[in-house]
Amino acid sequence: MGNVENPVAATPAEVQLVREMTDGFQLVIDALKLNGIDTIFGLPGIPITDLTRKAQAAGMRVISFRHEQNAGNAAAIAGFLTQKPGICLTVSAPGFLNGLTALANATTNCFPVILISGSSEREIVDLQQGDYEEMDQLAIAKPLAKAAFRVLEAGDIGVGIARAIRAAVSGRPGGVYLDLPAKLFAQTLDAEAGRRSLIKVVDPAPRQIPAKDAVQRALDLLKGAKRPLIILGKGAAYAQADADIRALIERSGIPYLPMSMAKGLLPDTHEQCASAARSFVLPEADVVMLIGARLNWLLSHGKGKTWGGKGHKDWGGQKFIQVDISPLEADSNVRIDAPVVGDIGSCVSALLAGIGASWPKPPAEWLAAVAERKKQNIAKMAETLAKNPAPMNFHSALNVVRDIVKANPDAILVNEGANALDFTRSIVDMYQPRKRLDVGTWGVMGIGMGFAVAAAVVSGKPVIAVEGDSAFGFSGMEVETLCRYNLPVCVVVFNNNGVYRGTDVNPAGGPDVAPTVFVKGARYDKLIEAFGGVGVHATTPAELRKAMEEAIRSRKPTLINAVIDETAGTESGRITSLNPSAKKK
Ligand code: ADP
Ligand code: TPW
Repeated sequence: MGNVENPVAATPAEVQLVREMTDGFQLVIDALKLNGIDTIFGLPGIPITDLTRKAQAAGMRVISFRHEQNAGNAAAIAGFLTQKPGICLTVSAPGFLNGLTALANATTNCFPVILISGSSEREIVDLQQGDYEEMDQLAIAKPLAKAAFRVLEAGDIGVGIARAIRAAVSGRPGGVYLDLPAKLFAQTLDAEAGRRSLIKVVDPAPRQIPAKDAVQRALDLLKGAKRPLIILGKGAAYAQADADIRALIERSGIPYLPMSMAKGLLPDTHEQCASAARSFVLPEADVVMLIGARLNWLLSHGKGKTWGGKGHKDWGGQKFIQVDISPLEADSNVRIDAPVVGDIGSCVSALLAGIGASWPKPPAEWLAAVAERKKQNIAKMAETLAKNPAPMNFHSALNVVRDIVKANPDAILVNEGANALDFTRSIVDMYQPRKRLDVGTWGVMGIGMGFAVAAAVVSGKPVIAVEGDSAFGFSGMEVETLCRYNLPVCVVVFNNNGVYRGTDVNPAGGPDVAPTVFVKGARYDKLIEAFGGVGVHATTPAELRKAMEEAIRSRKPTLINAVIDETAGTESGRITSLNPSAKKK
């Protein structure tokens, strides 16, 4: 203590010692916690290892993965399930790039996520002087994200995180990139100044109320319809307006089709559900109301054969109502006669207010036609499901999954593959909202284990992941993560020895197997055993049933190698027609 002029005064160094200080690491953690974010999905390394440690020390849940893509997918689906942005944390350059596929996929699917990545020093990166893991990450992330920001001063961390949160969840949700150069983490500043720099975001996803005349226009169109149809998309599932959506469907009496991840918004067994009559209702409907669903390839762009095609009596005459938060979505593929722009909660409640007790039910003829087609198709499917061929095929295996999900309606079903995806979607009924998570808008493989981990972590419910053997391979190493966190996840690998099927042969007759073929008779169940999980080899529906029941009961991480007839299924599942060689014909 002391100096020459004043022997009892503190030196600047001593002042520094007694003043409470904070740093970049702490400010990132404080900013996230202040905004109610309690979980980070990521993979440690320079410069963010200490951030993961300090976050854990500060009481956050830090879920570490074996590959950043899986951490990114986990964060994205956590965002979808909770409406809070999921956080994915990666190291610079290669770790960042590994996370980028998930960021782009989240943006494409309208999932709110923030990819926070450490990065190398700007001074070196911008002069391209060859830093450790050098890369201009912000520039690379920009076109793939809804928004991208970089923070250079610790005092701006609060603003950076606030902006990232708003960008991720307001309006149409999406992926946001936040670049944090290494130097930032060690920067210190006065703790009080640090605290003042943080922002608790007020109303991060403001309601967007639709215009009255837009709502009326939609109601008028719907009221005049002879063959109305409602299509629910994953935007409707995300919005968490479950009770109002159900009331809208039931009060209007209109048949509805759920898109894949909207299944369960109303139970798939609901009498107005038209899933089993999809190919009938799409061309036949005269007025279609889309709620949180885009007219992209998954709905054949609203035109062409799926919708009746040129020869059809109503060709070009179908009318569309589209409820969406994005004003740019309308007319993206065909004319939207009545766009209703706003958040789904507000839009559906405004529509509901206009659908009073005197609302006319759709013409009985239309309802009867839909019901008849459903009955026929359900009977056909029941016949197929009742068969018990040896070896097991997709149908006999999925008959089991269908029963298990029916008995455990709060379990979350994760699903990827080609045939494994398409058959599961059409066979396994869902009973509750946001219980079906899958490959989404891109049809991307690799979401499986990331989604499964996050679904278990954020919901605490059992998770069933139905995976094609090829699909599983993209994220398979995360079975270690399932075991490490002891998550109640039951992975069912539909093993048919390859991509789509296991029967292709090398046309040149050489020593290599065909590009779609894997090692025959592989034992995926052994993988999870390596980490202490439960592995089961199932060759019959009875064995599969027993193993799934036990997995749900025990809540132990389980992987069932379900052996499927390698000749079952078709190339690309239900989208064979998109193969260029099929198009040429
Ligand atoms: P699906 O694949 O199920 O058909 P899409 O991903 O194509 O669904 O469409 C989802 C749509 O939902 C997007 O156009 C998006 O803008 C919209 N959306 C997402 N969240 C909301 C919300 N809270 N309110 C209104 N629209 C929303
Ligand atoms: C990132 C292309 C679509 S479906 C699929 C691939 C490789 C696997 C199909 O085989 P699987 O399922 O999983 O065994 P099944 O039931 O038909 O036997 N890379 C990415 N995404 C996609 N969509 C592909 C490749 C693909």
